[in-house]
Amino acid sequence: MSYSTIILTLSDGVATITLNRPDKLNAFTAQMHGELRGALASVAADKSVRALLLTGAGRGFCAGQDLADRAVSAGDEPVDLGHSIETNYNPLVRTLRALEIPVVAAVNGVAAGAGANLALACDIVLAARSASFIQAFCKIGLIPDTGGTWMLPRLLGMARATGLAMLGDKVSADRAEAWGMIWKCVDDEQLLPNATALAADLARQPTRGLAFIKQALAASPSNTLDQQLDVERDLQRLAGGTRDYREGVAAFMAKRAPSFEGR
Ligand code: T3D
Repeated sequence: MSYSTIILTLSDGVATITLNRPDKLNAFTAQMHGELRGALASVAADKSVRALLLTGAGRGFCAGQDLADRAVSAGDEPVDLGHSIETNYNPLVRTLRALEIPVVAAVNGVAAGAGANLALACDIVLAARSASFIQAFCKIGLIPDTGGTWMLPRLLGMARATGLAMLGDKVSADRAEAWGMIWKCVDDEQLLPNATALAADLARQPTRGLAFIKQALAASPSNTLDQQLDVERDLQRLAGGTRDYREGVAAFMAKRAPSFEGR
């Protein structure tokens, strides 16, 4: 399949999706949503893909919804944003969270609105030092979407989540790391090399085990300790049945490097 608003490449078990509307800081149009959905479906179906890297072309990561598609004149019917969220943004977050491979975001520049929360929906977020995160929604009368109202309080606590959501302040990559909003901030020229190496390393790890970790952590916020202990028991049972677990133990006992197949 060919795409014009994103680029999909595959190498060494890593699929890389680059949002590719650099002149508009990779803002989302309906076409880009459709192409991203298609690319994610092909990534999910390809068993040779064991990690996904998401980044942006040009100087931005993603500026959220393309507001040129939302400009209305007086007298026009308002766009049903609930429909847009239901059709595009919610399935995107659900798909990323359900992918049974690790998802790395390489935030190369500004991530605003849904673009910021798209990054936060990834499993591991690396950001260039010059990148920034902006909950821009309040500036145009909207609320953080794309999982923002769920993610921000969990990552930052209610005080910072409320401040960012209501004030729309720009958070530098350095501060995002210091606040625990992202995994790491790196020098600009190191972003892609580091993110590519990280994704390649993840693609060589026990993929099923990583998927179970993702599942267990996702279940945690709404569970009691008791419920979560049950989740751990059930997922550990599944992890213990994988070939990679057997290989991990065998390699440890033989004092050699393991060779995981992702099964
Ligand atoms: O509608 C629904 O379906 C509901 C869902 C909504 C989800 C959302 O994401 S709502 C929030 C939408 N996003 C924003 O409000 C962010 C808008 N952009 C900005 O505030 C700024 O552009 C940035 C802070 C991100 C970056 O500022 P700066 O000064 O570095 O760049 P710039 O000059 O503003 O932007 C560069 C170009 O990108 C410019 O185009 P031009 O004039 O050179 O042709 C600008 O218009 C364009 N651009 C940036 N963001 C958007 C955009 N064009 C359309 N939509 C954008 N969101």
